[in-house]
Amino acid sequence: MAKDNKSKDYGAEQISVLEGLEPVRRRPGMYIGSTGPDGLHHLVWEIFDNSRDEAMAGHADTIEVVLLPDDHVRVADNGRGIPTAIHPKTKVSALETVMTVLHAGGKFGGEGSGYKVSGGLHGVGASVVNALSDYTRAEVHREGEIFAQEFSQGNKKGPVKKIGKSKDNGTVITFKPDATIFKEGIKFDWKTVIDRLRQQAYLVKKLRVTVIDAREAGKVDSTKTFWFKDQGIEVPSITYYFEGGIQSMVRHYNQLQKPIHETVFYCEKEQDNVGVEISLQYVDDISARIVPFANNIYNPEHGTHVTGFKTALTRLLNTYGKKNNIIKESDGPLSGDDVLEGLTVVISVKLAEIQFEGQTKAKLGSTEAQGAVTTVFGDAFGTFMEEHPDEAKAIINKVLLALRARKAAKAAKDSILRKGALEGMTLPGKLADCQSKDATESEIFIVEGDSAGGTAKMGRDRRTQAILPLRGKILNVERARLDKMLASNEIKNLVIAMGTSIGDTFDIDKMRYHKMVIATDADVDGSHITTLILTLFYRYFRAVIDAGYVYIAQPPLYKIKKGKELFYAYTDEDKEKILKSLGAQGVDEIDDSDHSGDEEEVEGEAEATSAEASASQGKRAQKISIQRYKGLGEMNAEELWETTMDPARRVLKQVKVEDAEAANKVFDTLMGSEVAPRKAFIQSNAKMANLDI
Ligand code: 0RA
Repeated sequence: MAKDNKSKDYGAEQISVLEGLEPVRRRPGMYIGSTGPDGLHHLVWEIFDNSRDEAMAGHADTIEVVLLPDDHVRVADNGRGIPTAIHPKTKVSALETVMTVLHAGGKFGGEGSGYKVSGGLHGVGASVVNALSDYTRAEVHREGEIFAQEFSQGNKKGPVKKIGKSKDNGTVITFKPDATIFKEGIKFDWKTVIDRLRQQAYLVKKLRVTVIDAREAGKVDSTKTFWFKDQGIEVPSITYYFEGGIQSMVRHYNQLQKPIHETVFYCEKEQDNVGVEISLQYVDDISARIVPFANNIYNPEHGTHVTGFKTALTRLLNTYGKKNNIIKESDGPLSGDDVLEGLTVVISVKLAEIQFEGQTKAKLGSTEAQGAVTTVFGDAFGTFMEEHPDEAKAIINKVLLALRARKAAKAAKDSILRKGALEGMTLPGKLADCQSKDATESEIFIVEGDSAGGTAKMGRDRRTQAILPLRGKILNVERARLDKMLASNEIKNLVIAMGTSIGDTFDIDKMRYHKMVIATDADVDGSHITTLILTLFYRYFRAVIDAGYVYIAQPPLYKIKKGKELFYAYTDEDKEKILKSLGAQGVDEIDDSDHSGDEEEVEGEAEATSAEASASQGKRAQKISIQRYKGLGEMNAEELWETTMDPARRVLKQVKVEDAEAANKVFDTLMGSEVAPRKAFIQSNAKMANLDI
């Protein structure tokens, strides 16, 4: 494995870059991304990753993560333990340095340390976590002794102390996030924690990761035993252990799918200082699941490793298919997209020097990854196909189907385009456009049904807000392939209104509105339409989502009135809060499904004490009425403006690519595994396909 050059020759110049922890507390976002829930969970990942690196270096095989009462987290590993000896020059222990000095990790990652992952240096994140924690305790079991040191907001509370004897080796870090930094709260989300740790367990095969939820355990003294589990307290826990590593991850992704071949491909090799590990299996599905990691960091926007993989895969399948006479001359070559249909692949690379494209770690930029993946995967997958002819044939036939479908779809699309379905079209009649021609200030509201459309038209700011009503139930009516939907008038209207065109001629710079707000009803049809639109965008207009142009409106669920006072509640929680503040008592549960739209009346408390209510003090109790909105159509224009459209007061949810990806999955499920229509489509010629449209 590659050595970490940065950590060699740790000289004076390097020492000068070490810093105290004030910058971390001043600008937490610089170090952990945000101070919201993502940043909060990042603390756990930083500490966990240090233990994981110790495991990857071959010194630990077990990590235990415990969510403790009072928002504490505890991470223990059976590695070598962070060294605690006092350094003669610096006069402080390695432990204290790791915990209190920014970038301290490099100091210990020198030659022969065998750190496989150097994207984060061993122990680097610990000081950041310490700085952002109200309380931190580091316990080290090493050389027969137990050492411990405590900190608060990054400052040591005292020296490293010997507190006992131990036969074990390992490190236990316990911390409680600083609530003054994490203003949105310091509650950890169980699912977020186990999802990330499961993923990491897949990435380090044979590593045992136990996650324990001890938050409800009452008072516990977690310093009593090295492993929390040895305290014998009955609490929920989950253990991940994957013998097969990323091969197990591929099986996990495919467990609800129909694999088209039995043997899961797997390879692992180092090439030019790059560690490459790849596993794949094809399933009976159209979409691809490409899951790339660099130094155990997930890269949702792919990068050089994925590029190298696609190149090799396309070349190999074309060569094999032609050589074995499965791909005919008349078929033409498989494209890079054809070979991805139905593919589940996990790619994991390890690099000494990791580079990302752009600000986030979303896309790998390191060029050496591309060549290494192409070489390692090319060799191994070539051999796999020679040794597994049945799998090879199944795969080639599968991607060949994709090729033929692509050709048929293109022929159909060409013929639609010839007819001028999208090109040169004037804006749809249903669109109530805005006056502004400046896309940056323009918004389009996609509303469900003509009646809500009418209300929205009356309620909007016509200077900057456009309205496009979509006929309800498009999804049910057009339960068909998405390319057919593109030919539906409703979707066509939407695409034309956007102005970007589609496919090869797509141009995001032509987008006529920089906010596209999907405003459907809070019911099944509404969510179907949202799913459809998000799927459409996920598959055909990803760039529009990436640009952050797509939003979902958040209309209120209830209108609450007391006398002349008017409140809108956006959630059931909101509603309860408002009712409480109005001094309502004895509010019966409202059965939403049967009495939707009904007005409900409750008695307000006679002696209101809140400041707002004081005006009515002395008067008789006023009736409180609660109206539940079932759809946008139940609001009048003014209400719709106040609650959902007015930029100053509304709440919009920005759609992230993950949301759209989730919608895409739901869409697939809704469509079922209807192979028949798809087959029919493939077999039909362009003319036939055209007839359907
Ligand atoms: C540097 C040197 C050595 C161990 C570690 C760091 C280390 C750090 C962490 C953080 C969490 N768990 C950890 N385990 C180990 C040991 C060097 C040696 O003993 O030769």
